[in-house]
Amino acid sequence: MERFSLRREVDRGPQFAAAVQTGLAAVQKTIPPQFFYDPLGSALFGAICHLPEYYLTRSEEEILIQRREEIAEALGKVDQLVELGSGSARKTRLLLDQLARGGLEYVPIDVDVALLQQVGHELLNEYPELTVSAAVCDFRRPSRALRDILKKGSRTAVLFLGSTIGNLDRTETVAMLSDLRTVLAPRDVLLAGADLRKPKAILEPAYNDSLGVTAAFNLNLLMRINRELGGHFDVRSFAHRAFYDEDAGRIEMHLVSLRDQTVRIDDLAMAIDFHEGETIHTENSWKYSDGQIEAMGREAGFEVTRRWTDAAGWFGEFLLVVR
Ligand code: AVJ
Repeated sequence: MERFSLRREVDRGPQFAAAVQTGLAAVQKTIPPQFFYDPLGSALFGAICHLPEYYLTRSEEEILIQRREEIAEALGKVDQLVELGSGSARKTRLLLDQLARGGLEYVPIDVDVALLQQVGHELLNEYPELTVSAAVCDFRRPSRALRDILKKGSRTAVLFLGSTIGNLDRTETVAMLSDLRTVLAPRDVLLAGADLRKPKAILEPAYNDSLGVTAAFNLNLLMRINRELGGHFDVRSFAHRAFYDEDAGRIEMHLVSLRDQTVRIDDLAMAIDFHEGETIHTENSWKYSDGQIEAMGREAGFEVTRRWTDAAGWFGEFLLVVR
């Protein structure tokens, strides 16, 4: 049997074009965050995870390293291990050491095809008992890819690490979890990592790093429009802005126009006007409390049964069981 397979759900190119077309025609211009992750964007995100200010990765790694036995035991015997937004799967490896013994099917789901291919093959080399069934899919509607991959009678654990859940607001989270729930069986489990609420003084530097990597990550969206859609953005005429909205409990990222300007996008036959100070809203990164995670889980048919945090209490790893 082939140990690696890859499913492409849809062609992502037209989706990017459609998102840019509608997003830049809106009153508050927006481009949704899943489009950050072209090859350069994924590489820049990988660099963000090494930044001193970006505590999220290290906090979650601390939990997974210190509690890996406990977590693996709580996950139980797993036949199929799904990962939503698998990315580089850097932290996943910490759990695979425990879970891949005795055969396991790993099911990474991501929007970056090249990364899925690369990581899939790396893992096959590292774990001889593993098979990999990868799928190119947006994690917001995971059932589309999972319906064909999950087998009847197999026990499934789903990983949703790295506070990827933070890109979804409460309504979107419940919709995503409810969709996931439709392809899971009672007692299947979900391990979700969430960045917890904390002072602005810690949160804001994590999204405004001193090297400017997060700025490059954000501005790369404009480069991507230039590369893929024939855009004419002068990237130097825009600036990165990220701030914490304490009442809402979320980081907002924007690209700010530094002057009045009109930008053409050839492939979309568009000319977009920006006035000085106008922004494109590119990301929300929600910071959730324990109670919110529990409430969203319950609404979607899951029960939180375990919770782990790092020593500082900055990041939470939640085990949700299908009711
Ligand atoms: C991948 C969504 C978890 O929100 O912290 C990092 C993305 N954006 N720096 C986050 C991100 C800017 C990241 N997530």
